[in-house]
Amino acid sequence: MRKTGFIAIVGKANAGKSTLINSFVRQKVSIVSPKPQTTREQVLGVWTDDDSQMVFVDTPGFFQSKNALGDYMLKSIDNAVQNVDCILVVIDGHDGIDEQEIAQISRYRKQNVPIVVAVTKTDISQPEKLMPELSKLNGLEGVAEVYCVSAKRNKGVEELKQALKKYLNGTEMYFEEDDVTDKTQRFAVSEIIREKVLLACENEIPHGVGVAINIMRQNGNTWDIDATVIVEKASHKPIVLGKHGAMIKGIATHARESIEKLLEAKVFLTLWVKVKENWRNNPSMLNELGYSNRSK
Ligand SMILES: Nc1nc2c(ncn2[C@@H]2O[C@H](COP(=O)(O)OP(=O)(O)OP(=O)(O)O)[C@@H](O)[C@H]2O)c(=O)[nH]1
Ligand SMILES: [Mg+2]
Repeated sequence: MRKTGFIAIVGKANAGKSTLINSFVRQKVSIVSPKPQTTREQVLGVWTDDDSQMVFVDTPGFFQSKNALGDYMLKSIDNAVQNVDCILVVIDGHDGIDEQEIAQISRYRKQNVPIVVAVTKTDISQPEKLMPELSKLNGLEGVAEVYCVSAKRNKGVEELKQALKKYLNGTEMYFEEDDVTDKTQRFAVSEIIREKVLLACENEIPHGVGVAINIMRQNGNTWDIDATVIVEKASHKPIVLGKHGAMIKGIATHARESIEKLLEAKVFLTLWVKVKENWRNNPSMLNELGYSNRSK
């Protein structure tokens, strides 16, 4: 019988949580970018093998909320650590560990489940800086184990995954054997588009971007997708469009290529850019974009 259970992946924004969940399940279930607050809601990544089913829960990174979307994101971190078998705290080894992270770890002790720490980005961390950080972590009350990994280079990830199996408490299967996520293709498509916007845009624009899928229709071997990139200020629209539309064209090309890989089919993608002032505080917009407690 397989051992099964849930493992919440938590940590600071940009620590490398989503890169790690993708590496655990060997598929891209959660988008990744160098901009903090890339992940906005829980995303499950499911790994099933001969002796286990591990359900990893990716979460937004913790940060100071300034609007209703931020409140939703923080709430989803709190929800993610309830009723799990283990909490995996991800720390950016290149950045070092700060007081806020230590405080979070002591807060998680209240959940009464094992806490494991993954120090990631070891491929770009300097050993002489990393060592004192590791001894800080090893001495922390409530931390069961500390692992060093590089999720980007797939170093140490398999060993960590194997080690986490001992914390699984269930025996029932939560997902089908070939499921890798709880999310729909429609969600994946909207996230791919948002990821390409995040990669193309700088400063405050990424935080205020939402993506709405207007049409997603299969026509034989091809897909027609029509989506709107929502920005929160009128001044952001010309930046996202770019000179003669060059920026949005580039975003659409990159997004189309990734979506074609996901859907394994030819894709016709049309992207629009619309301004919805202050949408991150607008409950009906948040609901429309899936940032509410119903599933997307
Ligand atoms: N060099 C290196 N970079 C990494 C590694 N893991 C993640 N990164 C980079 O770190 C940045 C943030 O990675 P994410 O996986 O999006 O981080 P996150 O913790 O999910 O971020 P949020 O969703 O914003 O909280 C990206 O540019 C990744 O490519 C790693 O092991 N090594
Ligand atoms: Mg993330």
